[in-house]
Amino acid sequence: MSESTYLDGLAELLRRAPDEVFIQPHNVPDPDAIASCAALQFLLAQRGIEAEIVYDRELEKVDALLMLEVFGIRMVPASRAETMDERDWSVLVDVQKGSSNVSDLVTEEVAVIDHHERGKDESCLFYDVRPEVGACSAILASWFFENRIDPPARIAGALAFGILKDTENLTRGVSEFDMEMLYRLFRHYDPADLRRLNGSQLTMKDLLNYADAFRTVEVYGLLGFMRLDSPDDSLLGSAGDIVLSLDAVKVAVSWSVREAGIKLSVRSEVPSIKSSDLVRAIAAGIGVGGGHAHMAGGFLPREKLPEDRNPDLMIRHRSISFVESIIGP
Ligand SMILES: [Mn+2]
Repeated sequence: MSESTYLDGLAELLRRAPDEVFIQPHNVPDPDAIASCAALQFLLAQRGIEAEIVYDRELEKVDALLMLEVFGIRMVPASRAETMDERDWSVLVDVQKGSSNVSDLVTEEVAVIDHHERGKDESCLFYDVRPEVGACSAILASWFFENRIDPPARIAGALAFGILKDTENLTRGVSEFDMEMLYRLFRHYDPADLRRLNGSQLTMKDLLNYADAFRTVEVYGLLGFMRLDSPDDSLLGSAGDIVLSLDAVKVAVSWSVREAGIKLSVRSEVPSIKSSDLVRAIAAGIGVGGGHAHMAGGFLPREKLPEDRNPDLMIRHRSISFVESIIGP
């Protein structure tokens, strides 16, 4: 290999770090983010760079927590990274600087590895952003192969799980590249590890929260609406997937009401109705939103919510208006 790889480029940059190097995924990291961080940590170590994984906000879902155990991944909550300061550099993974779902830590963000649409921020020194790829884990898998580094079983298993989860078992946003990377990872991991993770998706509390949320489901044409009242809203996206699995529903809009505001989750199976556009239409003038064509998220801060509008009705109304503006009433 004469050409320098992404890993070469990033390692070269990080060698100039004035102090420590951290790897930071989006807040409430999901399996794709966790796997990608663990893979990057391993790859950087191959190049003599030690980096700790820090994250903000809890790991709420059982499979994410179990991943750390099954694959021996160590991640530290940002609040407990005692040596972290302004002199440290960080690499953002599965997210970009300025995105609504990542906390701005004291570190200087110098690099981004991600598969979301390229954001406005241009301030980092290194980017590997591929929005056409279904899972960030597939990007990190390619980093192994293009540098001829064999992934150890625990990293290969984590990456395979990340690809499967982020593409909803190779059915959502999946590209040929994701398939190729999964295929190439296959001989390196133990499928029993993935089976174990698939067998632990929910706690009893999750199940009861789901049950409550599903009673609120309403269908309006191809739109499905669901409101989750539990503050434990890590399930919002996966509950939205179940709403989407209803025969009539092609676009699912789910939201949870928290003390600080309303969290939004959108899913779409209709190519002309992009989830990211719909969530921005719902949040217009009030909050933030973004994501992919098939899945997106957003947040409406409590203090920005108009007092004279019922927020549940507003979300429904804005969703219906947006969808009708595209496909007609
Ligand atoms: Mn991802």
